[in-house]
Amino acid sequence: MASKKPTPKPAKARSSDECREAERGSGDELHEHAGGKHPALTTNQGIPVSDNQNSLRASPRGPTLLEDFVLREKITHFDHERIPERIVHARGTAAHGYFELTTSLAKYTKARILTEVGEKTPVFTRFSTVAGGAGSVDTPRDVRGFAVKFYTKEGNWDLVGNNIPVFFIQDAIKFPDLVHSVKMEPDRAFPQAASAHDTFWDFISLTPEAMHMIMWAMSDRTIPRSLRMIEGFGVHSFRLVNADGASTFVKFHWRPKLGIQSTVWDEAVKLQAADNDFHRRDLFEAIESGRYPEWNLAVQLFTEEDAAAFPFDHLDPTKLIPEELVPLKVIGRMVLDRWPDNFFAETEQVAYCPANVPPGIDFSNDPLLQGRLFSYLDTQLSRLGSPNFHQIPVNAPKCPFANMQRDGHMQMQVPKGRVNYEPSSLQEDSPRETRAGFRSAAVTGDDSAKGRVRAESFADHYSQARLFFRSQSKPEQAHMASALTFELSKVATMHVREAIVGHLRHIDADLAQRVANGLGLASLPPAPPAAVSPIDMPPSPALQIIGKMKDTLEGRAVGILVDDGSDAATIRALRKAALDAGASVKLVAPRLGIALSDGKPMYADGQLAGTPSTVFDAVALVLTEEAGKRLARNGSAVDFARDAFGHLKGIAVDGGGQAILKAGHVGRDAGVVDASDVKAFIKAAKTRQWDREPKVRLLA
Ligand code: HDE
Repeated sequence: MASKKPTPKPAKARSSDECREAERGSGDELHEHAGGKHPALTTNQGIPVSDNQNSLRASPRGPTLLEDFVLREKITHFDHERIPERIVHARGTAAHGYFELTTSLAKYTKARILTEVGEKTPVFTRFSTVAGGAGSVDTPRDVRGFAVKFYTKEGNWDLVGNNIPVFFIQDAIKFPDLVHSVKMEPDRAFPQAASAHDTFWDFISLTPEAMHMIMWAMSDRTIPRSLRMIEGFGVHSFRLVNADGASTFVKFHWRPKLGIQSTVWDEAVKLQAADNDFHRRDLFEAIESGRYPEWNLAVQLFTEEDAAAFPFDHLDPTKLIPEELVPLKVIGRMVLDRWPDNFFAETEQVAYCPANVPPGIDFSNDPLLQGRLFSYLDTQLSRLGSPNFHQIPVNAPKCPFANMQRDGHMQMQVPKGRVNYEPSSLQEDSPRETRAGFRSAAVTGDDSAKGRVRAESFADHYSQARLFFRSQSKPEQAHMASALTFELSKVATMHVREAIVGHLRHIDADLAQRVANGLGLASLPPAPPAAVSPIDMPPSPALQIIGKMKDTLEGRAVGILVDDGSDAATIRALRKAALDAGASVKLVAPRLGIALSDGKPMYADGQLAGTPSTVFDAVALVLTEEAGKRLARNGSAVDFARDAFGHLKGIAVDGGGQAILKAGHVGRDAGVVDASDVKAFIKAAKTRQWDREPKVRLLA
């Protein structure tokens, strides 16, 4: 909150108490240290502070004294407030919640979190973009991190996944290069949070194993509508290990209860301008209003023998296992129901690590996973600055934990006794090994020679890229072709553009041609040699978004553009129907203070210039004829209608609203309905109008 400015140049010296009187105004907010309404403000040493507004000066207009420990401590702490941001996934948003197991996997694992049906395990879940810095925007085209820390009774389990089930590279040793290439270019320091630049596509063009992930990255998966509407994937195969020591492979999937939903590219671009914090705010508002986001946790379980029959190697993280091959089994649900109290203490300081697994969950030999097992703890040592970061409340297990690790920067624990080693005989209550402890799965290795080699079974880089592209609906394919065209159009180096189109020829000839046309290439560049000719796998409709979207308004937002005199009854009816369908509703007006037709003065929820239709899933324009005429000359109102139409949203209009559509050259179609027909509006609002797209957008 802004405080009053200190009185300038007092003519004579005043005591700090006198100055405080001046600061305080009426004196109403004065609270005594002991027994007052508020706790006393103190230094970090607990010394009560009497004046937090003025530093100690040699004279009223004289220099500040070094002696002022209150000032020095405050400024010193402030100077050190920032810590290094995450090298990737710096921009994140998190929430607390719980995981509830609904189906036991006792046959497969001894991990209690996966066997105790009905148990609620606390979780802390952080979503992130990958490439941008901590202060970058929420809605670039980017992969989303989906990291869950389960505070289980047997220690923390971190499932550190993404919203895409595969990855760009097959070996951890390539990760620093991948990340360097996608981050802003080092000589010019741009672009921020974007893959549409030369270095990224240069690296990709020379890394054919990335092509499957590229198909996902260029799909609408990377421009999600809401973090509440993304899927999550553990990506790698993990192992479940049961009480007999037998192990089964597992892939983890999160499925959002609200259904998966994305934006269209133009919408994502405009959202960046409308609200840098769109996803963060959306998650915050949902949780604060009690509409708790929820996901199902599902698993794909398969044996070594099953895996041997797959037409790909499941240890290769550029491959997924189609649901049609190994069906998903839902085993529980996660609900996020509590916003963190403090962003830094929790969201920023949380440290996830894929190596954190309880007994009963184990790793596979996926070479990317193997590298990750090292990287996270390592980076966190420098990011959080001490090997004791596990003691920070958000990172500390909620079960007892004890060992002989001691000391180090920022040690918070005060261990008692003489014994800080193991084995020992001097102290009965010192921690010992336990039979229930973590045991690695007994896996027999093959006996081939050690070497820096890539398994031959990892050599097929195009079949699943083809599977993904060919499994998409027509509009989604068009979006991918357009996204590739857009990204490559930002690449100035001709041979890089051409090399990518060459790769696309292995995936789908039509896709390659469309992108080549979009880029104005005179002819199709040659396809690079492929180590393995791609095969055609049966299409997997589960890989679509459009085919999987839920016909629902639940968790969505409806915006109603109103002005003085707008028909109160129509607005009431639209609002009620939208609320009943599970949406939130906001009234948007050119001025916040207005009066509807019932004459009652009211405040709109959003001012038109700052509340464009991009932040809604469907809109209504309810305006008097007179207001319609006036607003038809207002760019923000016309954009409100035109963008809603262009972003394929359902629109309801009355007579005044119609004037705005006309001004925006917006025609009528099945998704544009009369504001009086509430039922038709709800139907149109529940889905995007895909049939409209070819009429409003030239896609590649
Ligand atoms: Fe990460 N990754 N990663 N990653 N990753 C990090 O750890 C790394 C990979 C993922 O909200 C870092 O604490 C390597 C795949 C998420 O705090 C770092 C490799 C997947 C988050 C790191 C990968 C992920 C990270 C940076 C290739 C999906 C954010 C800060 C071998 C399965 C977690 C940090 C959060 C963060 C390393 C690849 C997911 C540098 C070496 C594949 C969601 O340790």
